[in-house]
Amino acid sequence: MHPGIPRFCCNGFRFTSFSTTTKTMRARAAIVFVTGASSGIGEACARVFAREGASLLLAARRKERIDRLARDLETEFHIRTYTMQLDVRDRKAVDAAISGLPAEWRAIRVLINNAGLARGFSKVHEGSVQDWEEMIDTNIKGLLYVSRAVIPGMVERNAGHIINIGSIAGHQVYPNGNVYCASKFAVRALTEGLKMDLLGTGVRVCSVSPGLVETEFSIVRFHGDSQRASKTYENMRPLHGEDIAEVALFCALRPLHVDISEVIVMPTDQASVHHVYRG
Ligand code: NDP
Ligand code: 8X3
Repeated sequence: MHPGIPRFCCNGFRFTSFSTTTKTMRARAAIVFVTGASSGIGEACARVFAREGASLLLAARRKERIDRLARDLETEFHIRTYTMQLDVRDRKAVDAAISGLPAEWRAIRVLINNAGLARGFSKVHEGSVQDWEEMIDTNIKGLLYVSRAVIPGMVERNAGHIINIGSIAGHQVYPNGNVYCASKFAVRALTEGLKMDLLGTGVRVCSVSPGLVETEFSIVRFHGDSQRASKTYENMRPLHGEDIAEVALFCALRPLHVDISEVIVMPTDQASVHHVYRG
C-alpha cells in the first residue's frame, strides 16, 4: 500500500482498490472525530486512525498540542486534519463547534468520546465538590453534549459509529474511586442506552473499557503530583495509549453489520481494580 493512500474510507472497510486517484481517495476518507486528542489514549487514537488514512477532527482544550499533532500526522500520513479548541463541559461551545464545521467536515463517520478525567482520590465524606463536578461535567455531561451534537447527522446519513472510552472503573468500584467510578458506570449505561436508541439507524455503538493505562491520567488525578502518579504503575506493566487505540480501530474496521458492544482491555499484570501484580 502506498503510504500516502488512505485505507480508512467512508464504507468503514479497509480500502483495497488502487483504481481511484489518491486525490479522490483522500476526499472519500472517513472523518473520525476524537475528543481529548491532546494526550494519552486520544492522541494515540488520532495516530492509529491517521495511519489508516482517516480524516481527523481533533478537539481538546490545549490547542497548541493538537495543532502540533495534526501537523505531524499530516506530514507523516498525508491525511486531512481539522483542530478545534474545545472544552466539552461548555454546551454552547460544543454546539457552536459542531454546527460551525465547514461543509466538508460535517459527515462525521466515527466519534471517539475519549475526553475525560479522574480528579482527586478521597473518601466521599472528605472529597472535594469541585473535583466531583469536574468529573461529572466532563465524563458524563461532556460526553452527552458532544453525542447530542454529532449523532443527529449520523442518523440522517444512516451511518456512523460512536466509540465511548469507558473504564474497568465502570464495572467495579474501588475505595476513594467513588465519583470517578460513578461517572464511568454512567458512561456504560449511556453506551447501552444509545445502542437501544439507535437501533435501526445503522449507527454502531461501542465502548472500549481499559484497566490501568499509563498516560497523564494519574498526574491529573493527583493534581500534578507526578511522583504520586508514578506509583500507580510501579513494578507492573501498564497498558499504553496505543494498546487502546488499536482496539478502537479494530472495532471501527469491522464490517458494517458487526457492532462490538464492549471490549474490556486489561494489562496482563491486572486482574481487577483490586488485583494488580507488582513483581
Ligand atoms: P490523559 O489525561 O492523558 O488525557 C485526557 C484527555 O482528555 C486530554 O487530551 C485532555 O485534553 C482531555 N480532556 C480532559 N478534560 C477535557 C475537557 N473538559 N474538554 C476537552 N477535553 C478534555 O488521560 P487518558 O488518555 O488516560 O484518558 C482518556 C480517557 O480514558 C478518559 O476518559 C479516561 O477516563 C479513560 N480511561 C483512562 C484509563 C487510564 O488508566 N489512563 C483507564 C480507563 C479509562 P485537554 O486537557 O487538552 O483538554
Ligand atoms: C482508569 C482506570 O482503575 O485507575 O479508568 O480507575 S482506574
